[in-house]
Amino acid sequence: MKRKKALITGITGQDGSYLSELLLSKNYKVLGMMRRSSSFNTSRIDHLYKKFKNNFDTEYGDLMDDSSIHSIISKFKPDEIYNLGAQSHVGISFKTAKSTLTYNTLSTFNILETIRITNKKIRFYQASSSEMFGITKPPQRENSQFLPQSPYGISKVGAYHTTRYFRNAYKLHACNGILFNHESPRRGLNFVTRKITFNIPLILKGEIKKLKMGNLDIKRDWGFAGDYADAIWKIVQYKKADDWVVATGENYSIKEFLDECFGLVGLNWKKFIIQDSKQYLRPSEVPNLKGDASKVKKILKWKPKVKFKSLCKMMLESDLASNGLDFNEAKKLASKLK
Ligand code: NAP
Ligand code: F7E
Repeated sequence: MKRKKALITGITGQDGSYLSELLLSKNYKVLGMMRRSSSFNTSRIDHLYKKFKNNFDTEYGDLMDDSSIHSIISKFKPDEIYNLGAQSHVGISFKTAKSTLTYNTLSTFNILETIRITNKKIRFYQASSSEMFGITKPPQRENSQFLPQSPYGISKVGAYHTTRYFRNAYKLHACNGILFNHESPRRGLNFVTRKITFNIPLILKGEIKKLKMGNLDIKRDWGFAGDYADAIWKIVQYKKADDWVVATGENYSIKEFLDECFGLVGLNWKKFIIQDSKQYLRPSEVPNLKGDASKVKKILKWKPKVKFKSLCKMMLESDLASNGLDFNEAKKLASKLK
């Protein structure tokens, strides 16, 4: 059988790395498009260059530069394109509103327009987000109203509709995966879950005394990024291009995430967390996200394997290990802080 080829934008990010691993395990040839940066930013995918020498590579490109997209697509001739590249931080999008709006929306248009011109058979995946639902009450599902609360959320609504437009007007196989928050040991350090698990070992070692955070009453539906890569692939394989909510269906507050992670090493987070409204409170918030993933479960037979407690443990265990600690050693250090 012909080996499938996938082009992934945002390959250097959390999801890019898990999706690459999944596709390579399925015998795909994978090319990642990445932007130039002044220092190397391939730590999440470095292990793949060696292990999959003949099937994995990256190419410099820019999603604002149509000619670079055109050139990569014409040369590589992908069967599938996964568009994961985006300014993905909601908090930062308030500070870089115009570039987030422009980049996240137009990048999607640029790829789809290139697909339309070069090869309409290429299947396309757009990384849409639960952030699009904004203040719509949970459970949020495919037909729930979009009421975004941030430049990021608005940019993703723009990209979502751009994807639908190319599907409807030009019959492209263009899909939206509306993914709720998904985390992992590879999550960026400035997202709330990883910020917590990354800093607990530093608190234990006495390197920091207090951690500044924002609103702790917010609720999120957190899944594991590895499980979500599987959903992304299934969405693209399905015979009909469509829009899909991917979520665990359970949600927890930031306080509950803190309870669980600090609890795993025997600490009470209230001694170590302080609220810094100026730095971390967002001008407008998305208070309560909980997805209804019935459609993806029923039709694509996808379901999350990793639940909340295992996710907390997995992330904390990995950050402890990076500091040369296991849970027993962490508990011993914790007893000295009580
Ligand atoms: P991530 O770790 O922040 O990775 C984002 C990727 O996009 C990185 O490869 C990054 O490159 C690239 N990128 C960012 N800004 C860019 C720009 N201006 N120009 C070119 N490339 C840029 O995000 P992720 O968690 O893997 O998420 C993947 C996609 O899913 C994103 O589109 C995100 O918005 C969306 N999403 C994520 C979640 C979630 O919970 N993780 C949920 C729903 C949707 P650098 O390495 O060079 O920065
Ligand atoms: O914030 C609150 C913060 O930055 C979660 C992205 O992957 O998921 C992600 O967006 C909540 C927010 O993720 C801190 O105000 C409190 O309410 O981890 P986050 P996010 O904004 O939900 C969606 C689905 C995406 O699509 C995005 O790409 O936690 N919060 N204190 C804090 N958040 C951060 N970052 N840091 C704090 O100190």
